[in-house]
Amino acid sequence: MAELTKNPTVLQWLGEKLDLVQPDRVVWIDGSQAQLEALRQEACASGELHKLSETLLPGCYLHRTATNDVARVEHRTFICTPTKELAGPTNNWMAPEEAYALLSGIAKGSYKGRTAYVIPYSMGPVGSPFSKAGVELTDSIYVVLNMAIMTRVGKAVFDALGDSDDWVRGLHCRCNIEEENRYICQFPQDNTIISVNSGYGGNVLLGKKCFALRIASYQGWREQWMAEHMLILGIEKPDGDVKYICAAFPSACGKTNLAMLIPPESYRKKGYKVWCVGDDISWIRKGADGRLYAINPENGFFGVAPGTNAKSNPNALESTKKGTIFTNVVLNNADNTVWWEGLDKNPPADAIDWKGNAWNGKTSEEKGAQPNSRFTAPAVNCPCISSEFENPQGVPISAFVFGGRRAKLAPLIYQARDWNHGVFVGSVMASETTAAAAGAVGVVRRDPMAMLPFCGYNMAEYWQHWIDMGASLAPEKAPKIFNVNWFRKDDDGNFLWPGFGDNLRVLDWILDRCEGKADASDSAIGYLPKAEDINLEGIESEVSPAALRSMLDVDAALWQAEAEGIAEFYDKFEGKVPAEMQASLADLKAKLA
Ligand code: GTP
Ligand code: SPV
Ligand code: MN
Repeated sequence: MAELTKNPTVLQWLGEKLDLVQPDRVVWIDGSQAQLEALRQEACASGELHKLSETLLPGCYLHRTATNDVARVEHRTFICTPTKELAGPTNNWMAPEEAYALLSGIAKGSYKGRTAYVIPYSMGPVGSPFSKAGVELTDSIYVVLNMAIMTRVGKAVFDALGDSDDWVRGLHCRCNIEEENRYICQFPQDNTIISVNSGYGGNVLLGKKCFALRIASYQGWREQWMAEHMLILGIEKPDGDVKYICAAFPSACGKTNLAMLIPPESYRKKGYKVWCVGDDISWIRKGADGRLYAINPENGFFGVAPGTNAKSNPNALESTKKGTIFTNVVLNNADNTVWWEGLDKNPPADAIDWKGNAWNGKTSEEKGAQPNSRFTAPAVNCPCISSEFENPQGVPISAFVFGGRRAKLAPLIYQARDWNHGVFVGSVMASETTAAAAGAVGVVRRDPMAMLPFCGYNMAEYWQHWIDMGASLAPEKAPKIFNVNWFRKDDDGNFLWPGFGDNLRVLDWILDRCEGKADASDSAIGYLPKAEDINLEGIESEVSPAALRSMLDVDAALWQAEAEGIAEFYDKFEGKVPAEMQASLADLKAKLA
């Protein structure tokens, strides 16, 4: 098949990798619908995909991964920099030569009897000054079809790249999906990613976490921009003015939900609207006017299925009604559609669970959908997709919001005193682990800026880069920085805050703060809202004034213990934590004492 580019660096790299993996055939992905449709049919014939009801879910498919391959594998993810210090204490590290030798051994001959697919893709709109190109070589049609939803693929990417060497090399080999030989390796100095022995989303859709966060965070450090695990949303006020917010929450902690929220009725009546620009990743640059601008480098949503329903996130649900690939959810035999826990209270009785076994949702004790089951849906399907989604210049950011799952401690909302204090607030994020990564669920761990699994270099250098980016902004142009916690619980384990659409009430206070319209009270950890400034119109019966007060409470004893934990965490960086952040920690301790 004809090559789609003459770029010498692409052809040389591909030549080397094809010699290594030894496919029977090579197919270049040109991005045409005809080619993608042929691949869908081939995947259905082989059983890799199952076609769902064309009337109820047009253009939708179901895929089941191996049962040992259902989430990202952080313990098998490596940053392969020349020195261990460059990867830092929060990353697994392997020396590049060692990693290349190990991975070449695993990849060698692994495409025998298989087809190699060459996917040219762009992170960001093709031709945007923010965008970057990648090439993924894979032996999985599932990967091709997911990449075609999640990124911009095809010949136009090569045309825009020309003969440039600025593209990210990605080699994915399914091999035999062996857990003990699974490796997800990033080589930031070489713009290279190698992923072997997995077929699961975040491990194999190399444009996503591997490139758009791990490699891109390193590129951003070198090139004065930022790659963040952040959603982007626009809030339109009744007068038509739209303000944009970027928010970083750890995996499965509410980015997709916040990015497409439906305003509470009282807000809708006033004319508030929310527009989704992105639900997972932001690339951020300083614009000509001195403000920070963000794009969403992705073209689709790889969203958590369980818990998504017509009440919690109708826009996400609507996004999955056509052209979507579902992974590891329940197949409803009755009408050839899909189901997952939390979709509705009517699980199908005649069904197939995520493992491929017969399953009766009315009687089974076992979950039908894998807790990290996902949908891959085109962004254009989203009813509230922003008119600025394709804007090559991005959108101007008014506020950054950090947040995590904390049953205790972190209040519903607080504001950092200034940029540097905001970097501190982001760096001390901690959250209960979720099913998005293999391992224990519900354990509180530090997850600075929601980037713990995604920062492609030393986290202390990354914090310094945040400080430096702030220093390059005029204070009045710098986004204000906040921290939220939708997950605070009462002593009986119930969520104190209704969450979801009602989170707009908190974003509303954030915008008021950005516009200098709301007051705040100073506390040891930062600025807290006055309880009366959080608009509870319509939820007075759900959230009593006492409950709101307890959500805004700062418990000095708990925070003192937290400060000790932060100091211990900072100690891991052996003196590299920026002085500005150490000063914030000292200040916190002094204010608590
Ligand atoms: P990744 O795609 O893994 O990066 O995750 P994400 O941050 O986009 O998470 P998502 O929005 O998919 O939310 C995951 C889980 O959090 C789902 O089970 C949601 O139901 C739950 N969730 C989201 N928002 C809220 C909220 O405001 N309150 C509560 N209690 N749960 C929420
Ligand atoms: C996450 O885990 O943060 C995700 C899903 O967004 S994955 O693409 O698997 O990383
Ligand atoms: Mn994510």
